[in-house]
Amino acid sequence: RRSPTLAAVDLGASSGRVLTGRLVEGRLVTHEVGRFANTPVTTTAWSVGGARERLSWDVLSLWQGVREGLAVAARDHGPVAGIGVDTWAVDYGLLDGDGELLGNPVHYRDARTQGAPERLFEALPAAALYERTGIQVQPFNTLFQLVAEAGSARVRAAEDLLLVPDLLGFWLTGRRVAELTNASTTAMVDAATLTWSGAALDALKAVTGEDLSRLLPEVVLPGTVVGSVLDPVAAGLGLSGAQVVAVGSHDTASAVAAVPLTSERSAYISSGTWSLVGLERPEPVLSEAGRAANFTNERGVEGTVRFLRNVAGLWLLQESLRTWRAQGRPQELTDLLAAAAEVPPLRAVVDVDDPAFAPPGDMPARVVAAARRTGGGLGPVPESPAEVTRCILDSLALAYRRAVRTAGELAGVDVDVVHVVGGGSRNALLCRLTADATGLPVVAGPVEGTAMGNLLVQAVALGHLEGGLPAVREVVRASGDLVRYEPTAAGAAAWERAERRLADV
Ligand code: ADP
Ligand code: LRH
Repeated sequence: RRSPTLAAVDLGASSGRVLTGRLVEGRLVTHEVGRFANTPVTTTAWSVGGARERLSWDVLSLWQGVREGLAVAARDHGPVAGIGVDTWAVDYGLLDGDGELLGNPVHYRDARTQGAPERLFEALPAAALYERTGIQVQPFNTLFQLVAEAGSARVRAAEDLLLVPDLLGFWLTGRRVAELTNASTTAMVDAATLTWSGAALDALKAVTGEDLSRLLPEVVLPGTVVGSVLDPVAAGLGLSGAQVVAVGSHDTASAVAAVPLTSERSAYISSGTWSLVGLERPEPVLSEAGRAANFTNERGVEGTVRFLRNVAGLWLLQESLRTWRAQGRPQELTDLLAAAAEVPPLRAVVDVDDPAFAPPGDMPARVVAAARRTGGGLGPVPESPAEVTRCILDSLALAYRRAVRTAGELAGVDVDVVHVVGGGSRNALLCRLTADATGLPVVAGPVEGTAMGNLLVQAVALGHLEGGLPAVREVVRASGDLVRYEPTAAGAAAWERAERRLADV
């Protein structure tokens, strides 16, 4: 039995891709039909009381990549029956009354949100916001971006706010919706009603003087068929007959849908630019302890909850590679990882969640400075690219150790395996370190879990796969090459010591 061709558009913070997928005898057969860099752009902003730099997404160049990928999908594997779009979370485009995009979506790493959470908490304290929404405070949550942006000419001119995947969906179908999994990351969705939170929006109004609820579209559940591709777009790309399906449009929601979890005791790490570390739960964990530990309750597909912590992730390595390239000493990732594997373990560890690492810029210098402050004690401060890389990977594994343990404690679950999906699952050294640091087996793969989750949620929605989420995971298990890493007992005490050392700083 074969399903028709489905297409997944998956935009991560570092790259975008378009894949086709088709179910054949219970397996998902995929083809990558487009891949392009996602390179943010710095411009000059004036709407902030003077000139300053602003970091934006180059959404038109991404859209161009999406169009080209979809055209290849139709040409080489068509006809395309379904299209799903997922991207990174929280960021949005604003549309005017004609439906035209007002400027570029601002990047969540832009500095404009500094101080914005504190302003909002004057109207709704952090604890009350968490009780309502279950969402961890990140300065870049959409709610805080709107605190920073309210009052601008752009917001005054706007009639609609669309999160990035919904914006691309609008360009494909002309329909304006807010898909739930991504909408939950705004910190403006009520955890009980799964609609826009009156409390969050009232607080936004109280601190900005603007009622921005007027910008928000209807929330739809993942699995909703949004509509057909508009005639002119379909004609241009060869997509007539294709339906756009609201998948888990938050990339992490699609990734977790494709994690081949074995039981509720399975933890996952969605490992790309960020590392999203947590558990799938039937209900949110809204305890004060969860808030204090900075855990979030994002919504998943089929009513699930992603109870997880945002750990800084491979961003530290990506940005180091970019820095070395700009300094005229480019490094090849696979060579660098091989060299890092030869560096003695745990000589220096840093807190990867230090806000100092969040903005773009010279990452190796920041890592070295942090290692000098917090990491020393067992060996020299990292200097060479291989040493800096080893410090980053040891530090990530240490952060995973803590996040997996804390997730288990907060949810009352005895975790027995850690699944790693996404680009980071190809990093064998990091997988090995993760197994040792957590003391648990690591199952790595699939690498393109997000696109697979996207495709398989479409397959369910369009009636080509029966059995919902368990069936999705069965297909992933049948389709992929999963690699297992067993923990070794040897290093356990060293990880314990490293954790204590970092906690003591
Ligand atoms: P995002 O969706 O956030 O853009 P990805 O899931 O594409 O991220 O993961 C990108 C990361 O995957 C890179 O930063 C890199 O560290 C890692 N990666 C990609 N290919 C490899 C590889 N061959 N070996 C090790 N790591 C890899
Ligand atoms: C990963 C991700 C993550 C969000 C961040 C903004 O790509 O969607 O889940 O927290 O980007």
